[in-house]
Amino acid sequence: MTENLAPLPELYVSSESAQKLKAEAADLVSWDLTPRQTCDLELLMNGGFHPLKGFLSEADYDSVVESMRLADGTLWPMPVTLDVSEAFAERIEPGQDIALRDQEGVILATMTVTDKWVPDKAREAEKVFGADDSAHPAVHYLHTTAGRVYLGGPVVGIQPPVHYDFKARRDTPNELRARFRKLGWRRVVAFQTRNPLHRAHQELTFRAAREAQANLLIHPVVGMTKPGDVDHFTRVRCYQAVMDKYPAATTTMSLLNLAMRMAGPREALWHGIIRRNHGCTHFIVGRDHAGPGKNSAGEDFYGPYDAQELFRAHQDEIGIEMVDFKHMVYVQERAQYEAADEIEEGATVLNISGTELRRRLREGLEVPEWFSFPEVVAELRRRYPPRAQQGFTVFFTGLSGSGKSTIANALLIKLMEMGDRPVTLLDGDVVRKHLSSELGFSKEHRDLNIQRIGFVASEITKNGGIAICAPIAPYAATRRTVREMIEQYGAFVEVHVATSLEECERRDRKGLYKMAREGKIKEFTGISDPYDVPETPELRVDTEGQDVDNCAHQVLLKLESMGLIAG
Ligand code: PPS
Repeated sequence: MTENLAPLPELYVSSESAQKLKAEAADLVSWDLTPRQTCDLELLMNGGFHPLKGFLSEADYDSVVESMRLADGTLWPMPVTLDVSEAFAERIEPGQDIALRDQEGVILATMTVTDKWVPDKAREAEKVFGADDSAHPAVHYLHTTAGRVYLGGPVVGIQPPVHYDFKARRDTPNELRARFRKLGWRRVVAFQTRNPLHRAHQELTFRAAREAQANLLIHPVVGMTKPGDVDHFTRVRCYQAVMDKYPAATTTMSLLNLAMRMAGPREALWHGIIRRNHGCTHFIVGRDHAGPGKNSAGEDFYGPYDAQELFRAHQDEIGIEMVDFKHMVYVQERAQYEAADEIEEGATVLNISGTELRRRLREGLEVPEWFSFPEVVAELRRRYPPRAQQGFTVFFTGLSGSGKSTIANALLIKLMEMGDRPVTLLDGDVVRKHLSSELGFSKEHRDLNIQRIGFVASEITKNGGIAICAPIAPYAATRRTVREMIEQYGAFVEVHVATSLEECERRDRKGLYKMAREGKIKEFTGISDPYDVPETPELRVDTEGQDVDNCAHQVLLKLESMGLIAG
């Protein structure tokens, strides 16, 4: 048997031992894995991260950060660490066994903690990701999401995380090795992707396989990719459509539950090791492989061919050969894709960027057949219908008594009159009665209140409806969080109802300002609690000297100009 197809060691115990271990583990201190850690654990247990035997120890971590190698010298470019909260770490002593549970509480593994330390995250960011710059998604994650303390130690696998989606398309390294053995595939070139495949990708992967005289594995990442990417459900449906475009029996597809870090060159090496573990002999590395986008100065984090260079220098050691990505472009006169460096002078090269594709989908415009396959475009259109068919949220914010509810109610009626999408009004007072009845007006409680409104609005938006929210929402940071929650699914239209404090107090429709001035109501917005004026709302309406109908109409005009409602 060729070496790349021999069975690979896994970290699972036998099924009888697993039952016993699971029962014993019920008494252990438990750590609830984050989504990223669940992805990492799955690849640790099934051999995807071979030769790792658990989450990195401190010595291995230091060595990986500094020199891309484990303490024993083995090439390993990416820290795979179990980050936990300080509160949890205080309960753990080295030598202790802990249970690792998924988000539903199912025990997936136990870990013997050998190391516990507080990492220097700035150093990790500099060395691993190239800069301590929060514009890098993994650096942002490191500083805002990852716990302060790292635990290291070997893992004993009990069961893999459960997946309900695309089960038949998910394979462990050993399952893929077995499939290649069965098919008689000796040379396999892997293509890593986190994007839908269009014609150019199909061309380049097909050529790469032909050049390497190998079969082709389309190996998309479905764990965690770059924030803002097309969701994996849509992508997998797109991949399935493209699979029919390859010559029969040359190509297969399998889904990889990896949590990407977008670490460019280091990530390329990591991807190569993971593909070697999955039985591949060749790996396609493209321009700007696993690139994180621009840094906070607007420049690329890594050079476009850094990943290829680093890979070339380590491919023998990894045991997988790089196939460099030819940049394929469409040549109009010849009606076909050609490598950019082989094009005749004067030829007309056509291209559609990712941004342009998104614009065309958003506006319901044509996507030409030379660019993508009709089946892929149809899937993308289903996921990204034109804006006038998507859900959205109108988020009014302003002082108490500014007129938010009145304008929101008028808008509700106007949108219901149009009748093209279901509309829900989440008014401040109404929400406080039904959703947040136990909350007061401390900063913590206001944040919770707004996050609840944001959650409901994001669900409505996701499902194609219109949510109108009208709380005070005094804190800019919380409003930003809600914006991020909603913009995953549709537009967020912030409307500042900019009635001045003097005017609100003069109107004092509920008599609350008087009571606040007398100190009978504490923490009253504008009087004894702050209101952060929105700096760049989509719309600011001034209620002084304008009637409600007119204010609501301004909002409608804004929605129309954003393409959210038909004119
Ligand atoms: S927040 O800050 O967004 O959570 O507030 P919200 O849920 O919109 O609730 C505001 C309404 O509660 C009444 N109220 C107060 N407002 C501000 N500060 C204090 N301390 C307070 N206590 C009660 C007030 O009637 C607000 O209603 P509106 O419709 O905004 O006037």
